[in-house]
Amino acid sequence: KKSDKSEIVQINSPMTLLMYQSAIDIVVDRLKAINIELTNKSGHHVIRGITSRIKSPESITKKLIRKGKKIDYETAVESLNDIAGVRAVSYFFDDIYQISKAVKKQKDFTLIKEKDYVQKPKKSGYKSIHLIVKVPVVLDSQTTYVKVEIQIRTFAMDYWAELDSQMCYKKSAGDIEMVRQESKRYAEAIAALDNKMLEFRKKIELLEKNKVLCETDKVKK
Ligand code: 0O2
Repeated sequence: KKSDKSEIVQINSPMTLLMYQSAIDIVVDRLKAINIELTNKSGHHVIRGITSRIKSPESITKKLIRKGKKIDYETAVESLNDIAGVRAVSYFFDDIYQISKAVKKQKDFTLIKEKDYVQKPKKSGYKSIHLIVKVPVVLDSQTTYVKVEIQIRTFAMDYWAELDSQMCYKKSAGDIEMVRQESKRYAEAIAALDNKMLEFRKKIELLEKNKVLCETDKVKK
């Protein structure tokens, strides 16, 4: 079949958009429930924000070209994992793994791929956990398993990634070695602060726990 760039526009057909939006809604609702559960359990706010988007036809075309793929609707749906994307941003570093574990426990989600760019950051310094899951979407009593990319990262990682996207990632400045090196240094500095903030939270939790213990001790006496 001949490739035709205009075919990508099919992504914007009402039925396709409905399918991807439904998949996103399922994932977002699940993350909200996970947030309530983890927040109750931990005693601190876990998820700061959840955002989502459906990749635009222009961005899909660019990514297919970048990956050397045919530019048509079927190839896009088959080979791209992030046409539907959801991002969960946590306050603290340890929570990204709690969120990821909870997502992987969802019985009706199938985990297709997991990338831990926190343990192994990208060359740019980019950090995030990417989970590609398939979620069941029921439309017209037909079930379709739709791929969604879930990016999980901290507020600090998100801060760096957002600025990097504006200034370097897929931008011409990002091709300059000096710019790349500097941006990576900032990613490392931010990661160091992220760790410090987690240590700080743990220190405070310990202090509060000891305070409560002292107070119950006083009451007993
Ligand atoms: P956009 O505009 O954010 O949508 P896969 O096909 O699943 O194996 P993929 O998608 O080719 O893998 O690559 P990867 O690196 O796993 O994930 C790509 C996404 O991660 C990007 O999506 C970005 O959202 C984010 N990302 C990866 N590297 C960087 C980086 O250096 N800086 C920033 N800011 N974000 C990064 P897209 O489609 O490239 O772009």
